Order: sequence, then structure tokens, then C-alpha cells
Amino acid sequence: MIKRRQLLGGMAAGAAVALAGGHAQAGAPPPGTFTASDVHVKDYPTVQAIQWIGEQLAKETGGRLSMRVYHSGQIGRENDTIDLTRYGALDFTRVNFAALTNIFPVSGVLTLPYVFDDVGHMRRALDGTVGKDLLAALSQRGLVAACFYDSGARCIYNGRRPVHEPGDLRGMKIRVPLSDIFMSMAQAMGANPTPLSFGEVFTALQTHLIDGAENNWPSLDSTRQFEVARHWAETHHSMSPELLFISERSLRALTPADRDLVLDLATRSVTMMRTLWDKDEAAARAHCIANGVQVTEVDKDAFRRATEPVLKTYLADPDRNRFYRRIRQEA
Ligand code: BDP
Repeated sequence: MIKRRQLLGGMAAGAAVALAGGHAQAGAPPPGTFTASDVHVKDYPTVQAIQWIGEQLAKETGGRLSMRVYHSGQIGRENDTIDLTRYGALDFTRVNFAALTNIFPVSGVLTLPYVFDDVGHMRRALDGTVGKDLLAALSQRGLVAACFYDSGARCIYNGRRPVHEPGDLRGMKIRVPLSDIFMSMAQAMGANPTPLSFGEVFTALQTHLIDGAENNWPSLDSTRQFEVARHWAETHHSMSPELLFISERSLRALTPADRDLVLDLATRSVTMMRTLWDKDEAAARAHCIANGVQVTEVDKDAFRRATEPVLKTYLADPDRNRFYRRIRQEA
């Protein structure tokens, strides 16, 4: 929970003003209110999952604890919100694994190309001991990794032409998150990778700074990027999931019973998030297609072959390699 001085010392000026009460509509969070950040819009499934945690907290503590969610990237980029959470200026942050690969090398295993065969495989692995051990491995440096959320399969989309095979991407500038693994993946698929933060993608597409990007259907839809990038190629090259981090400092300040409640609600939010996700993903896809997005099937084997060297390079790390083998056993 927020202490004003600690907050102002630890973050970018604009975000600090927003969190500490300078934000016109927000006001200062009352005592007992956790703060959370997400780059997505208010009705995105990850944001709704965190809202749900807040509502349950309020219900179960008679309003003593609650949550304020700063959505739509109000607090800044994911890498920044991770730092704010480490220092306790934010209590929760929801980020994609793409934002973690450079900070926590082992996390990269979940972002690598074609690690998961399908959604069922991913959920099985993350719900089991592999997921449990990964959450434990990522709970360090002032952060507690609370749960995974779905993020579907990432595909490449662009505003120039249909893409069927890696060669079709030659000469195209494709936006990737700020992650070495994503840079290597896009390069291996034949594109010129351009790292940008999520909030910059729409304008970059509109001004032709980039030709395309890669993401899931709900992100294409909620950011309205489908208006400027109408060629969607079903590459499914990465199923990089989402992660909910809680500040260790914030958790430590709670009574053991409150701490258990918070962690338990985070775990329980996964099921409701998945129900929302499945609905939202289908609706986003239908909405984009109804608005002119053309879907092309791709030669998946060609994309798999093209990205194999990336897999090899990043699996040279023994930790990642161990997790990778365990994930494949769940296929
Ligand atoms: C979306 C994730 C979001 C990432 C974004 C990105 O939900 O957390 O910031 O991709 O590509 O799918 O940066």
C-alpha cells in the first residue's frame, strides 16, 4: 500500500503524480487500498482479473482491504512497473513474460518459439509442478510471482501484404517487445525486429515507422491496431503468458491471515480469467475480421524450422533447458 514519500522518491514524475493523487480522476488511494498496474484497457481480461481480486478482498475483509487498478499503461511501461513493485511503490503489477526475459533469464523458457503445442498443454504445464517451480524461481528481488494468466498465441500482423512463409517477412520492420528473445525470434522469421513498448505500437504503425507487429487477437483489437494492420498470419510462434507480481514488501506488511488471503485470491483469479479470456479471444478475432482483417494460414513447419536456432541458443542455459524438458513432458 502506498506511502506518499516512498512513492515520489521511486518513480517517474508523471506516474508518481498519478499514483499520489495528482491524477484528476483518481485521487489518493485511501488506507488499506492496494495499487495495481496493467498496460491493458479497463475491460481486458487481465485487468478484470485484478479487479476481481480487489472485489473479493473487499468482500472478505468487510472493506478493510481493497484494490485500485491503474490500467491502460497509466503508470508506464511494464519494465518500469516491475521496478516500482520491487520497491513497494506499487503493490501489484501484471506483466507479460516478454518483459521478464532480460531480467530473469529462466523466464525466457515460456516465451520461446513453439514451446507449447496448444492452450491445453500450456495450462497443464503452468497448473502443475512446472508452473509452481517457475513461480518460486521468479519470486526474488523483492517480488512474489503470484500466478500466470493466459495470453493466447502470438501471431504476426502487418499493414503491407499477406504472409505465408518466413520469406514473406523479408524487409519488413516488425515491432517486438523489449526482449532479446523476441528480437531473435523475429529476426529468425526473416523480419527486421524493432523493439518498442506496447503503448507506442499504434502510432508506429500509423506513421509507418514499422510495418507490423506480433501479438494476440485481444491486443490487436483493444488497441485498434486492426485499423492500420489488416494482414494477420497465423504463425502462433509464441504463447508467452502473463504474470501477476506482488511486491514482497507489501506482502510482508500484512498479517499472516491477510497475506494468505491475497495469495489465495490471486490463485483463484486464474480460473475466472481463463473463462473471460476464452470468450474475449473469440470475440476479438470476430471483431477484427468483421472490420477487414484478412487471416492467412501459414506454413507452420517453415516457421518452426526458421526459429529452431533460437530455441537452440536459448536452451544452452541449463536452467531454461531443465524447465523446457519438463514442459515438453506435459505435451
Ligand atoms: C500483450 C501483453 C502485454 C504486453 C504486450 C506487448 O498482454 O502485457 O505488454 O503484449 O507486446 O499480449 O508488449
